[in-house]
Amino acid sequence: MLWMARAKPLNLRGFLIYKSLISADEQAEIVENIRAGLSQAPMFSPRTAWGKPMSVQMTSAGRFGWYSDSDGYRYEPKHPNGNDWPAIPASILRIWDEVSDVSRQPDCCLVNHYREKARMGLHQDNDEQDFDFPVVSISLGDDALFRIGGTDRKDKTESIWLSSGDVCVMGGGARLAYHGIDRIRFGTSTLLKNAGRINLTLRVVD
Ligand code: MD3
Ligand code: FE
Repeated sequence: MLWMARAKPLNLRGFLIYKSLISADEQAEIVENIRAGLSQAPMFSPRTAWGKPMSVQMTSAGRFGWYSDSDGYRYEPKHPNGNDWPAIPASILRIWDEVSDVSRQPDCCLVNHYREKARMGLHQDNDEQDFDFPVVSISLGDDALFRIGGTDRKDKTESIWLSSGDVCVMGGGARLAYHGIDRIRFGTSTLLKNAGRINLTLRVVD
């Protein structure tokens, strides 16, 4: 409803966190829409800069997908199987419109899948062209311990649990902050049939 005030986010060092922004029905719709793209663009395990497979499985939707191998981290216009990435579902673009004040649509929806022991080390997202655009993250499924630092790797960090339906917006000074996922509390959500966690990040790439 247009007259309702938009949910007020928690501000943690410039990370805007909207707890439970997405209803259970919408979460289920988003998962179904992501699942529908998986035959065209299956999940894979990218390699780190050191050549080790990541514990998180990934795929993407949109004009570009994020990819990594021994040639480094980058965006690619095709899945490694040669297919185009599927379009970003409307159910996901709606969230971007709701929390970002950007008139442009995102070019990439990166889909990260965490099984029980998966984690993501502390890193910066700097493969995009223009850091004036925010990154929007959508958490689905099991709870995850999210670690937030500063723009220097040595800056002190703090952690917060993210749950299914939470949305996080990284803009301004937070856009280049270090961040990572320390662990998953496996089985805390019933959204995904085999438990685990899916994180979607929406990005403007070029
Ligand atoms: C802060 N994903 O895909 S989402 C990633 O939960 C990534 O899968 C984590 O870090 C996950 O790169 C964290 C929160 C997030 C996403 C993008 C950011 C935080 C960010 C970009 C800039 C700063
Ligand atoms: Fe990241």
